[in-house]
Amino acid sequence: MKTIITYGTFDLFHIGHVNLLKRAKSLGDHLIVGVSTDEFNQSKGKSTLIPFEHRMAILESCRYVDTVIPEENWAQKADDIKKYKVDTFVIGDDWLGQFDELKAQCNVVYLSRTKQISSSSIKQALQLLSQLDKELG
Ligand code: C2G
Repeated sequence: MKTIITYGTFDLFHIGHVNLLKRAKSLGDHLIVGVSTDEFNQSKGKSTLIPFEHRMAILESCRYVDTVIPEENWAQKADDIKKYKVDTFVIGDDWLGQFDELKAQCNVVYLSRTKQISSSSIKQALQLLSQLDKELG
């Protein structure tokens, strides 16, 4: 069995996340996803709209995902790769080169990001709509 692992915040789950997970799963048989906890996101300087428990449940409902674990810190990846006997670490190419140290333990694959969509752009659109709503009354 070929085990793949990836990590992320996955706030406001969107097609960019689906594309990444679908392609990650196609590289093996079992996909593990580490979902960033709210506390870890704070240390990443990322605020989320969807709470951690909901983000975990949404990932668990995704057909491409087999196992969901909390991502609590940057350093856990090496231990996770050992613990779950991971063959390939996958992440979007916005992280290109950032996790090359993991090549000592497993394959490392950076997949191209889906263009024109991000959790932050969805958040901005929502904020604009709520501002318009307030102004128009
Ligand atoms: N992604 C993508 N295309 C997008 C948006 C996101 O392919 N349009 C990918 C990212 O490259 C990442 C995954 O979807 O591989 C999750 O994205 P985020 O939730 O933004 O994750 P991030 O905050 O980058 O956290 O330790 C790694 C970090 O936890 C990654």
